[in-house]
Amino acid sequence: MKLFLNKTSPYARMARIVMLEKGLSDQVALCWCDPWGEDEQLLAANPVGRIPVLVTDSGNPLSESMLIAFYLNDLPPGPSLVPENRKEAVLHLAGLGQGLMDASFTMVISRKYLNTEVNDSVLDQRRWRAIDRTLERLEHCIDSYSLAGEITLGDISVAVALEYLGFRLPELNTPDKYPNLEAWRNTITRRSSFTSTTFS
Ligand SMILES: N[C@@H](CCC(=O)N[C@@H](CS)C(=O)NCC(=O)O)C(=O)O
Repeated sequence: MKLFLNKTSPYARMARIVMLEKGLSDQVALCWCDPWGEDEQLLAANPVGRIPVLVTDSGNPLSESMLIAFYLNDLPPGPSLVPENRKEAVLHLAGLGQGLMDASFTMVISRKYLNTEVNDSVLDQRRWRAIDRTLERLEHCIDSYSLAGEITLGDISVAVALEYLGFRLPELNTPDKYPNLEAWRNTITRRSSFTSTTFS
């Protein structure tokens, strides 16, 4: 298999962490690319031009991080990251993580490409509020939805989103505002799948 990725995309990092947690790194070649350039190999694999893309052994390119995560999760050898007996809790967290990623990524990109400043637009303000509400929810629910020692796709999604916030929007100062969530993030991101994939 081949995974198209870069070092700043939260979506690509999520797919890569799933690959690592499933013990699949020997079976996946990493194809570093710039999704904002006109990378011919990436565009051939995904006409939408976004990463991550996973090209399967039979040559099918799969896009969308969550779909890739589910595809990898179904492969041996690692244990399932969506255990049947905790499915709803895992999907709940996975959705919150993905929403957090989308809200923060959209703000970062609009700042970069439209030169908008924070809180410039009605849409930005909606996203700030969405981020705040989601962090507030996670601060209170993370301990009941996440079990220590048994990582899931929900944990990966939320932790990558928090890492991305710290990387790109540190002015939000989430560690101070959400201490419980910060303690959880600190524990989960000690795993080698996180330490070996830091944003840069
Ligand atoms: N919903 C997609 C989002 C993927 C995405 O937006 N990737 C960004 C990098 S973080 C990208 O490749 N952007 C290039 C572009 O939009 O042209 C997913 O979950 O995979």
